[in-house]
Amino acid sequence: IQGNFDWDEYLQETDAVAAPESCFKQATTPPDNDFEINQKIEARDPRNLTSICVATVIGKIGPRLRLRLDGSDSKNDFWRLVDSSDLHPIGYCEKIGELLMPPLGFCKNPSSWPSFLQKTLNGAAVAPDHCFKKEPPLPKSNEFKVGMKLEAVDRKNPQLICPATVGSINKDQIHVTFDGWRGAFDYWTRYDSRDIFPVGWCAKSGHSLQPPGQKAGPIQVKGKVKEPSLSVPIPSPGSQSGTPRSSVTSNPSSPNLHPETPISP
Ligand code: MLZ
Repeated sequence: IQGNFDWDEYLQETDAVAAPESCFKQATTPPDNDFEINQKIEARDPRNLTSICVATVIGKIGPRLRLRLDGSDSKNDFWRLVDSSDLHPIGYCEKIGELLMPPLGFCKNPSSWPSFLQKTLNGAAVAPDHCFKKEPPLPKSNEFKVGMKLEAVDRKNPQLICPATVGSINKDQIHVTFDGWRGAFDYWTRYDSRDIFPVGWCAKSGHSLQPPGQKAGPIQVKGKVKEPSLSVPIPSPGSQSGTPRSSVTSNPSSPNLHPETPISP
């Protein structure tokens, strides 16, 4: 599942270091995924964080779940780790004295919610308690350094985890820059985000890891950013396969120099 991508080789080629595991809010041993497709759970609505909703497990990759809120359309699926504090067994809301809410954008008439809820749960498979794992502890502070490598969820293609580099740091935020993609997928996130993982996490957890992209980084010409005319891989020294170079630019403090180049799926 790792394709031909080898972190040890890549770290040598790029002369980079992996961010230490202690930087991340992730379990040292990735949790088992005991969920099964079609099981129902309760999940925080990612588009309305005050609501807890019924969700169905639509897919799984390694310790991650693809979830769909019942009564929502198929365009708002989202991914969560099995040790996310956003997930609970069916019955959790009742236990804490709260109400299960319709998802934002509930596809039916709001007045039909109570009967919809009853129908959606009637006879449904529910995920047992042991599937829900305890959230890992939070690192005390942002210990990332510019240039460190990591594995990160591509938020535009959230089923993918890809090799990335810390491009810059601002207080509790890090700029996640995807290697070989010219900035089109980069984002800022908190150091304790659940979307970032130490190097080797995919291999350990049975999740696939995308190889770095093949787009060269921006080229600096007279203070302007010029895109290379062809998106051919730039071979790195000692590599016949043309491993793309790191996306770290000489000016990591100006992440907005990267044009948001749309890349077709
Ligand atoms: N459909 C896209 C996926 C790009 C994934 C990039 N991840 C950082 C493409 O292949 O162009």
